[in-house]
Order: sequence, then structure tokens, then C-alpha cells
Amino acid sequence: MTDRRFLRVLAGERLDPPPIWLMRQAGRYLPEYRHTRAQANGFLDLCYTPALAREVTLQPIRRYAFDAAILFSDILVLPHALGQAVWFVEGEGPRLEPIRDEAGLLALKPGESGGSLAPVLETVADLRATLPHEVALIGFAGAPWTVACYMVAGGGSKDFVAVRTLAASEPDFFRALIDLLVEETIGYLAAQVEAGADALQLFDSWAGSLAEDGFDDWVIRPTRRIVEGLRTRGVDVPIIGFPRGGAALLERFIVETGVDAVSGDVACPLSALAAVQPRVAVQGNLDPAVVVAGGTRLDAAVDRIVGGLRDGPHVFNLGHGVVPQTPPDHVARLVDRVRNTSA
Ligand code: 1CP
Repeated sequence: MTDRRFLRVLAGERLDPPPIWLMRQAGRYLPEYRHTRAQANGFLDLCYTPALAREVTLQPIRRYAFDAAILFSDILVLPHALGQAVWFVEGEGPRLEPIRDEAGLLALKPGESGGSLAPVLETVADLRATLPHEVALIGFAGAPWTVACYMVAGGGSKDFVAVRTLAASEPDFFRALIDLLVEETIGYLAAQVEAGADALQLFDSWAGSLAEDGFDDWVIRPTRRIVEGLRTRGVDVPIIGFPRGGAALLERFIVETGVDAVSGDVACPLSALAAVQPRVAVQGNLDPAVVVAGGTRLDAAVDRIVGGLRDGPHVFNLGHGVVPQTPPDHVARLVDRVRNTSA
């Protein structure tokens, strides 16, 4: 049995206090991140320079001694590796040259992603060699639906209505895009595990924008194929699903995809997370805004989550990523509260 507390919980153990890590635990809220970020020639360069990516991955571990580190990278390095133009506009977010038809799809270069993602895999190997033994290393990718949203829209969107329209009106094109992403994601995640990742998380940030049939086609099926594809290749590390906004279909997502754990979003009721703990480990689900607020309201929200999920395997996390305006002291208070609230 592993002595990494995070992995013990993903394997089904109940630990008190729960292990903790936070989505976007590395990032702009930390002054040391902003310092390292300024040394890189843009955000993608930060992701592709192993010495810098390793440094920003380790920063929150040094400060807070989290139980898991998450590889510093982005879900959009995969479309970039496929040959799509991807760039980040300072203070705004990602931009991509949109792909909306067969010709755009044919211009992609599947199966060659190993080459340009080599620095990311080197970062994984460096990290596993550098991290304290007891700290687990999480590798990740965007789930196909969410990555496709950015690839088709050409950037962020509040509802991705243009992408949902295309998925409904051009299902053959859209299925071909999703199929390609399924295969590439399997290869990319297997390579991360080979390089040293101890667990994997699939981020499906826009799962909640879909109707039930779309959720089946574009969230559940591709995720199941990725889980099966990884298992067929002999990848046996735990896989965490994060179908953000999919609380109403959480049980079915778990049963039909075969993931080992799920991350609950902010709106997911604690009772819904507790209800699935007999099957899988759960992560969640503090509102990042409450961390910004801090104080006794933060303490109360932490206690409620730790109390509500203590009867099954639970990894403390947020319901979405740490936001840039978060005071680092509030994160310290949160970690202390989780570790010192005993059952
Ligand atoms: O300017 C900066 O420094 C860039 C801000 C930033 C950071 C810190 C971006 C741009 N990406 C990241 C890192 C990142 N992204 C990680 C690293 C590990 C960690 O958690 O510490 C991870 C796991 C991601 C994943 C990611 N990127 C997701 C899925 C999770 C989520 O937040 O919903 C998504 C949707 C993206 C796309 C993306 N990359 C960056 C931004 C600002 C966005 C969101 C764009 C949008 O839709 O508004």
C-alpha cells in the first residue's frame, strides 16, 4: 500500500484529516508565480520550459505542503501540439485559430504530438524526481468536449453556443473531431504516466453546458473510451473525472465511464457527492470566492465540507480553480483548517 495519502484515498480509504490539493494551486495569486512567469517568453513558453514549469509546480507545495502537486501546463497544449495555432493574450486568456470544417480537421497532425509535448513529459519526469516522496504527482488533460469547445470557438465563451450548434448541425464533423481527441488524449496521458505521473485528472469544464443526450455523446462516451483505452494500454493509475456542471448526471457519469474518482463543482450538493462515495473517491468542492472572502465564513465552509464527506473517501479541493485575487494567507488558513479539524 502506498504511503502517499492522496493515493490512499483515491484507492478508497477514508483518511482524517483528508488530503488536500487545489485546482489552479499554481498561478497568478502567488507572487513567486508572477515572478517566474515574467522570466518566460509568454504563457506557452512557461509550459514548455521544464525548469520554469517545474518551479511553478513546486511553489505551492513549498508554501502549503499540499498532498499532491499538479503538473503545470494547460489543456490547450494538446491542440497546439496537433498543429492548431494557439496563443495567450495577457490578461484575457487563450486564443486559437478556429477549426470548423473538414479541411481544418485534415490540417491537424495526429500522432505526432509526442515530439512537441516532449518538454511537458520532461517536466513530469523532473517533478517526480524532485518532489518529496509523500507528495503525489497529478498529470492531466482536458476532456475532449472541453478541448473541442476551445478548438471550435477559438477561445473562451460564456456558453459555447456556437460549438453546441455545430455539434448538433454537423454531427459527423464533430464526432470526427472528438474521436481524434480521444485517441490523442489516450496517448498523451499514457506518456505522462510513463514519465512518472501517479494519478490523472480529466478536466471537462464545459460539461454542464450540454443537454442530456449531448452529455452522453460528448462527455460520457469519450471519457469512457479514454478510461478503457488507458486500461488496455496497461495504465493502472487512478483517473479523476471533473464533469463541471454535471451534478445531475454524476451517478451515471461514474458508472458509465469507469473513473476512480470525481471532482465536484461549486454547485454540486454535498449530499450528491456523499451519495457516490460508496463507489468512488470524491474531491471538492469549496467555492473559490469563499477563499477570497476568507475569515470565519471560510472556516465554516471548510468545516461543512469536511463534515459532510467524512464518511467516505474524500480529498479536499475547490469546486473550481483558485482565482487570481485570492490572498495567499487565506489559502494558508484554509489548509490549516482542513488539517486541524478532526472527526
Ligand atoms: O496568465 C497566466 O499566467 C495564465 C493563467 C493560466 C494558468 C495559471 C492559464 C491560462 N492556465 C493555467 C494553468 C492551468 N490550466 C493548470 C495548471 C495546474 C494548476 O491547476 O495549478 C491547469 C490544470 C489548467 C487547466 C485548464 N486550462 C482548464 C481546465 C480547468 C478549469 O479551470 O476549468 C481550462 C478550461 C483551461 C483553459 C485556460 N487556460 C488559461 C485560462 C485563463 C483558461 C480559461 C479560459 C476561459 O475559458 O476563460
